[in-house]
Amino acid sequence: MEITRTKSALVVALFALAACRGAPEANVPPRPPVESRAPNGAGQTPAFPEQTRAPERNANVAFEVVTVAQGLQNPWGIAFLPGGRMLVTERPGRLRIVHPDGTLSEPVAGLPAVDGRGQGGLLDVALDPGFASNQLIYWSYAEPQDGGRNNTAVARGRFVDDAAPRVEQVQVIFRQTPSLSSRAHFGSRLVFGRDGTLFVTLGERAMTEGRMQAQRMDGLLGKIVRIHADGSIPGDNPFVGKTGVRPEIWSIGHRNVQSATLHPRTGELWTVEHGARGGDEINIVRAGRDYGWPTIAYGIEYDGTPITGNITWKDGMEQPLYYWDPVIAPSGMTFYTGDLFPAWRGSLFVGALERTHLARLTVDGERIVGEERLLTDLQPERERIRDVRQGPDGALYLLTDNPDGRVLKLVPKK
Ligand SMILES: [Ca+2]
Repeated sequence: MEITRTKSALVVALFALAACRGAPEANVPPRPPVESRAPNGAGQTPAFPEQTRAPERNANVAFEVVTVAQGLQNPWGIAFLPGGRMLVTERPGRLRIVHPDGTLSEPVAGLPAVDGRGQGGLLDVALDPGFASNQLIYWSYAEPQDGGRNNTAVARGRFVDDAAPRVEQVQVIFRQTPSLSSRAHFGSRLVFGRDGTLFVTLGERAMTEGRMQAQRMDGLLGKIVRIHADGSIPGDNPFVGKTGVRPEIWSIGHRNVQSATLHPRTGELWTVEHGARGGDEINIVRAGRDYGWPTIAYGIEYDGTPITGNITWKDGMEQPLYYWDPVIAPSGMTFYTGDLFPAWRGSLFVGALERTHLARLTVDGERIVGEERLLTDLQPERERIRDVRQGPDGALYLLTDNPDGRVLKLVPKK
C-alpha cells in the first residue's frame, strides 16, 4: 500500500520523538518481527502488546568478527584482566589466561574439583571490584557431592599472576541447597552490584523436585541470591530476619538464569532466563519479587503438555519485560556503552544457544522496542554463543560453546 504524505509525516514525527527518547536507531523504520515461526504457546496472550515479537530494527552497523583465541573447550565465562588479557573458564574445569595474541596459559592451578557432567562444570568468572588492590577472583561451578548429587557453588581466591598462575586462599563463599542428582539448570552468572554485593543467578535443576521448590522460601532452588563478597548476608536483603526464609534470597520463581548484567544507568540487575518450549524471558530482578516459575509461564513443556495450569499471569507475580516463543536459549548478556559502536550504545546484547545468533535489542526505558539478529551464519557449524561482554577497549567479546570454542571480538569494519 502506498504511504500517504500525511502518514509519512506522522511516521517521521514519531521517529523524531523516539530519537529524543534515546533509541539510537530510531530513524530506522521498524520491520516485521525477526521471528516468523508459530509460537508454541498457542492461544496465550501477551500481558501487554510489546511483550514479545518486537519489530525488527536493524542498526546497520558494519563490523568485523575477529578470532581472538581458539582451542578452548566449551568456554563459559570471561573476565577482563588489566593490561588486555582475559580470564576464560572452560566447562570441564579449567581456568585459563587468554593473551591478546591468542596464546592460552596453562590452567590456573588451585581450583576445586567440578562436576562436569551435562550442563555442569566450571561456569562463570568475575574479578573483585577491588581486584587491582586485592587480586581476588570469583568463580561459579557445579560442585560434586556424594551419591551423584551436586549443586551450584561460588568460590573465591587470590589470583597469583606469575609464570605458574594459580589461586591461593581459596574459600567457598556460597553453596546452593539442597543438592540434587541432576546434570542441568545450574544458573551461575556472577554480577557485582554497585554497592559491592554479589548477585548469583541460580536454576531449579531441571527436575520436578527442584522445580517445585522455586516458590519455597526455605531453600535456594530457582532463586537469585545476593551475598557479600565474603559470603556473608547483607543486612538489607529483603527476607533477612524472617522465620523459615533463607536470608540469601533476593528473588524467587526462576527456572534457569544464565544471563545477567547491571543496567548501566539504573544499576539494577537485568537477566534473561531460560524458559521451557516458548518462554525465554527478560526481567528486571528486584528485591523480594516473585518471577512466577513454575506457577506462571509462557510456552509449553518440552513434551508438549501445558506448564502447570497453562497460566501466564497472576497477581503478585512479575511479568517479564519481554519473552521469546519459540526460544533462543539465552546465555550471556551485556548493555553496550562503549565508543567503538556509537549506533549500538544502549542496546542490550544477548547470546543465543538455540537458533545460534547474537540478539541485539533496542531498549526504551523498560520496554524492548526492537530486535535484530546478528551472526546468524557464524561458522564453523553454526557455533552457539555462550557469553557476551563488552571489553575495556569497547569491542564486544563473545565465547562460542564448542569443544573447540573461540573468543571472538566484534570491531568496526575498516
Ligand atoms: Ca517468569
